[in-house]
Amino acid sequence: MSLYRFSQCSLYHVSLVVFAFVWAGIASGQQSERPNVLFIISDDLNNFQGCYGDPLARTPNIDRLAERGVLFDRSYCTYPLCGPSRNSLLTGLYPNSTGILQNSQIFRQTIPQQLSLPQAFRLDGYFAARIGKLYHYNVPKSIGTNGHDDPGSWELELNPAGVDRLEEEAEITTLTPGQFGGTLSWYASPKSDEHHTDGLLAADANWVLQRCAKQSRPFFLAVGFYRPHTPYVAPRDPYFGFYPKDKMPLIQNVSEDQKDIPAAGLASYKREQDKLTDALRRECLQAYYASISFMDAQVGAVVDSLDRLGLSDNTIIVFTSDHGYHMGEHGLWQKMSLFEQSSRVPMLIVAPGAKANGSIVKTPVSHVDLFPTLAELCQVKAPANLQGQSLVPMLEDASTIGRGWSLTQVKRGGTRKQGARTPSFFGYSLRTERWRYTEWDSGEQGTELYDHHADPQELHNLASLPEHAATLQQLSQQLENAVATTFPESGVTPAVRPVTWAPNLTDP
Ligand SMILES: [Ca+2]
Repeated sequence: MSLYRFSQCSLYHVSLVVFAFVWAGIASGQQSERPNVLFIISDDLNNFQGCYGDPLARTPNIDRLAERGVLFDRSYCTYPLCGPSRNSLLTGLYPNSTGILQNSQIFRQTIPQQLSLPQAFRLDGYFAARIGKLYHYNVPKSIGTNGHDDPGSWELELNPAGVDRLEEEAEITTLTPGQFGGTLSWYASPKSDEHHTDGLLAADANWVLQRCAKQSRPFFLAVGFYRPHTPYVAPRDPYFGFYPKDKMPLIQNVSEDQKDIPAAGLASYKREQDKLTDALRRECLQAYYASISFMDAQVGAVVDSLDRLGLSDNTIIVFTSDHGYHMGEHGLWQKMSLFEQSSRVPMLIVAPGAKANGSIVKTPVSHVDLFPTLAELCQVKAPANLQGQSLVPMLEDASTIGRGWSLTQVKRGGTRKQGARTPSFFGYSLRTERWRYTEWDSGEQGTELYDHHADPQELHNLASLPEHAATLQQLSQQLENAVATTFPESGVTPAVRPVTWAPNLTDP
């Protein structure tokens, strides 16, 4: 068409052409208009980040995301262990509804028809891809495999393995010889970033994003980093150098602190941790921090790819971890406690154009809130039985209270002793704007009450003090009401069945 002839076109004809495009868009679901999602999850990462106020952590890239988006200051997992937490997050249901209360199980064994978060996006037209650990994996043994992941959730799955998995096992220092994933273990590797699994994940993410940039379909790209999960293996240079061993702080007055904590609250302690000396504690802390900074650099590489490819303006970025992690607080290490260090997680959401970007949300929120949030932001059809709330109102106004509480649970007991199993029970922690209230076995095995305004480190259990009796009673009722929302409509926790599905046949 010549310029002359184009100028002769009437507005009517131009309108017809525009209408035809819009109509075609609607007919095809208008997918290219919907935002992409870059979902980044780290493993066993607590709130040791600069943006969460940690004085030592060097996390410039996670901090940069916090500046770009909304930081949820009081975000909690539903269960402080990889498998139950990840199944909960990725189905939008509490563990009492997924039925998944331990690792090495997946919701397809209990509620096989439930749509997962990435699966809902995939079935609604998104390209859904996974790189690394999204559902449970044994670390480090399952690195480089599909682990306990869910094939129905993705169209593309990439499982790179680096020197940390393939070459360096013999070099690792560990509290229990031959074990690395469940025990404190660490190694300052002489190999640089690109040789490590998380470095390879970032490179794969760059490769996938390059291809996503060329297609019209929106994408849901999930990147699951393995660090800082044990073994804390990261490049020595520069990351271990950021944290001189003799500068690593040790927790003091542990035995005094433990006096008012019920036994169940401390039951995640492992006997092997008796082997820890102050020198070993400092080594652990150095290696954990170094692993965080290494993982942070890989987050930066992925976000840089997104920016460089011009995808940032239409891509929602989520950054979180599956649960928190103790480094000696209350005498505890690793996970499986209901204290802040083990149950609280970093959670950042960068939604382009959201009014609250750059702000901090203080109200307690939960991992189960991510599914409804992303579904609303992307107009993706979500299952009707999701148990969380949408965080979109907080992305618009950071002072929004929403549900106003968050619930975390953990199982105790059920271990084999002299041939018989000990009785098992749950601990539930309810966080409100001010309090953390906990009942172990409905209070039979103890209660805890911490005032986060006055005691954010949870050093003083107020549950037995008469002046807090009314608060305790009110929180106990609120806890009971909250727990009631975690069950399926039947009220019966699904039982775990053996795996019966075949790969790629998991769609309902
Ligand atoms: Ca984990």
